[in-house]
Amino acid sequence: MKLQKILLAALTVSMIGGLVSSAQAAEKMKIAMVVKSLGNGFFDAAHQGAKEAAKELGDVDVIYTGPTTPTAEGQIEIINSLISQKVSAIVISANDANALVPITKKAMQRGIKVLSFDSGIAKEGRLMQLNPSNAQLIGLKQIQMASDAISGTGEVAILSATAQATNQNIWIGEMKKALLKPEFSKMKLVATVYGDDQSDKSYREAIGLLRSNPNLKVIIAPTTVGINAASKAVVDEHLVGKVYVTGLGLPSEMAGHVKSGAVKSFAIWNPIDLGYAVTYAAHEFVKGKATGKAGESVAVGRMGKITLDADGEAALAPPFTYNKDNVDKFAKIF
Ligand code: RAM
Repeated sequence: MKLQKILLAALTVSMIGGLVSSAQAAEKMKIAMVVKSLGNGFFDAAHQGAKEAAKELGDVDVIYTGPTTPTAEGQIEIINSLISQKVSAIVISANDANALVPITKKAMQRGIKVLSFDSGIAKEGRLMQLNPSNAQLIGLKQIQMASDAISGTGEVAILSATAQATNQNIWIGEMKKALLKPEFSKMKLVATVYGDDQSDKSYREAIGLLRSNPNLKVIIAPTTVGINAASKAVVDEHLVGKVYVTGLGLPSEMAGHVKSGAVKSFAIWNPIDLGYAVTYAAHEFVKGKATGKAGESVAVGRMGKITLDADGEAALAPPFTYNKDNVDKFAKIF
């Protein structure tokens, strides 16, 4: 009888143990993708990539979130709630490089792996930053496309996202440097305005640029929201053929503008790949296979490996250029 009781107790303990371990196996790691703002097609495509990585990895649940407008305050509130939810990792496109540092530091102190992508957080506030491409190349590419559209001569204006956006501010800096090259000496930057990655504000800012700069020849919008809105503004102001729009856009949103003649060419990298790679990298950090050290190489699934530089940054592929010959083909993808 005594022996029977002992055996029963042992059996119960092992059954409970079994239940606990199978529950642990069923519980997936939560990776939160926090974007600049919801309703932006660029981030919807990055989300698609994140889901692709999660499916491939098998043990990841993706939480896709972001504020309704691209503010640091909105992202801080979201990160606070993700800390309470005890997510394993946060991958974020930041609305401000410095304002987010205290809250992401808090998240990291609680064991959450924080990685930034697209628009970075200052080094002390994240473990790594995944850039879509080399910043200098992105700046130069946009000036080159603007120059091609207006045969190298005329007034240029920039319509950006928010004034605090890390990525756009770096690219604007690179564009200004590129404009100092002798081959662009007949191009003059006359204004830089901010549409806050909101369609209506970007449209109003573009109209403002067109009306207050009668000699304007090209608007460069280093944002998918801005380039779309600026193209509409050029059409609505009956300036097709007089003012051109270029910058960074999604083929799916820009195909019509290439057809209208408002845009000759624009560029972008693959946002699906960007979302895929950063989600994969976050998984590597959670699993302890990456730590963010300089020179470390991080596995990113079907995209191979990325190598971190001294600032914990890595870059994916060069931007690709779209025009009337190829835009329809890529419009089906992103
Ligand atoms: C907008 C966002 C994003 C940027 C793209 C090009 O969607 O500002 O951060 O990378 O444009």
